[in-house]
This record gives sequence, structure tokens and C-alpha cells, in this order.
Amino acid sequence: MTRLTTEDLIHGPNDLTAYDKQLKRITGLGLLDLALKTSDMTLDQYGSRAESLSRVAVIPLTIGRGVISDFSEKVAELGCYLGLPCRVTKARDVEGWGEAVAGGCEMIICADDKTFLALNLVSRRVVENGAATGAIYAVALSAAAGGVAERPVGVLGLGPVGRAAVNRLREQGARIIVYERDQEKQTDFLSNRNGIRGMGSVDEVIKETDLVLDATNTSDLIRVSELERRLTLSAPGVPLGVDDPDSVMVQLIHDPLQLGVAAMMVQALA
Ligand code: 2YG
Repeated sequence: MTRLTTEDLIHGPNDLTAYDKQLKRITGLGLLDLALKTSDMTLDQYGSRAESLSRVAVIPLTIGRGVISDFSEKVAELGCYLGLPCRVTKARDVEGWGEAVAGGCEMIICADDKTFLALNLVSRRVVENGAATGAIYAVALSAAAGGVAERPVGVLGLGPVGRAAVNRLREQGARIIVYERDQEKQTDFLSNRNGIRGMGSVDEVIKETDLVLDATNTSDLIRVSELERRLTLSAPGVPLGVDDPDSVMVQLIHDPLQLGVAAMMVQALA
């Protein structure tokens, strides 16, 4: 499980309006559109649900390796950008929960070192970051590609994010090729999933398709200089797996937190 650093957050999108435009340029959809598409929710449905919220609390948790500075702030900033009344509690941990619930919040977002959740206290819906992240990055890849039905799509990494991405891409009719560094894990994964092909290396995946979702936490996975065709890369994995993200040979969808959190918040409202 990747643990974000403050560095990752600082290097991520700091101007959400600009990031929204960049997503629209690549996928034809903005941040909220992608999150709505992932939850199959209309803007009107979202609007009325968002209106019913009086407060969304992000609670810093000191458990384990402790608070990541700017993590809760970035989550709250994203919530506000999506039009939700989102703020970081003054107190942390249990005291922060008391502040949030006493303050009448209907949704709480918090993360320890293992689990990152959005909890809707009214509907009791609980959304996990990995599942939401894999789904929205699959939707973004499909949007950028103009649809993936009957097309080969590569998924790198079979952790919670990669598996959620595989599920969503399968629903969209993609012909999926996977590569997982732990080949035993890959074999297990494929044992009851017919129709999905497993590869022995990243290069073999890229030979088969220029639509790739990188859900690994490996940094030097894809060398742009070796690409023969332009790659559409949807990359929830942190650190980023491509060595030259600004190259014209890569159409890149990537951030350390934002798309996954947008998907969590919308899904928690569904
Ligand atoms: O409240 C805090 O500041 C800390 N307890 C947050 C700890 C988060 C640890 N988890 C991660 O860094 C990642 N698994 C979060 C997911 C990254 C986006 N896919």
C-alpha cells in the first residue's frame, strides 16, 4: 500500500481549475463529470444530494505513522471544489470525530495507514479509496480513448486499485491484459477470470496496446524513449511509473489524490 508524502501532494495539482481543464482536454470530461460518470449519477442528482449536506468533515488521524501534512487540507480543498461544505476538523483522532458529529456533519473522510474511507453517516454508505480510485481511472482511460469496448487495454499492478480498474474495464467491454510484478499473485488472479490475459513483463503489455492503466507503485516502469506509439496512460499509481511524463509520446492522466477523492465523495453520496 503506497503511503503518500507531502512531496507527492506538493507536486500534485495545486490549481484545481487548471487541472479540471487539463482533464477535459484529455478525456472530454472534467473532474466532477468523471466522478459522476463513475457513479452513474447525473449532475442534477448530485446537486440535490450536495444541497442536503450541511457539513463534510475531514479528520486528521495520528495513528500509525501519523498525520501527512497537507493531506487532509488537500482532501477538503477538493471537496470544496466539488461544491461540498468540506472542512478539516480542528481536533484530530477521536476528539476530531466528536467535533465532527457534534457539529452535525453528514459525511466524514479519514485515513489511517491502511484504510482511507468516506463515510456517509446518513445513508451509512462507506466508500474505500482504492476501489473508487481504480474505477475512476478506468472511466478516465475509457473517456480519453473514446471507449474501450472490444479493445485491448493493459492494467499494470493487481492491488486494490488495479483490481477495481480491471472490474470497471471489464464492465466496459475491454479485452484486458494484466501484468503484476508478483507473478504468483498474477496467476492466482487469472485462475478464475477467463478472458483476461497475463503477461510476463510491462513491455509485452505495451506491445499489445497503447491504452494502459498503471496501478503500480513502481517509478521506473515505462521508458518513453522505447515507445513506438503514443501511449494513453491512466496512472493512479504513486510514484508515477513513466520516466518522462511531459513527453508527447504519452497522454497522461495522473494525480496523487484528487481523482480518487472526487470518486469517493460522489460515490458516498450515491
Ligand atoms: O490523517 C492523516 O494525515 C494520515 N493518517 C493519512 C495517512 C494516509 C495513508 N495512506 C496513503 O497515503 C494512501 N494509501 C492514500 C491513497 C492515495 C491515493 N490513491
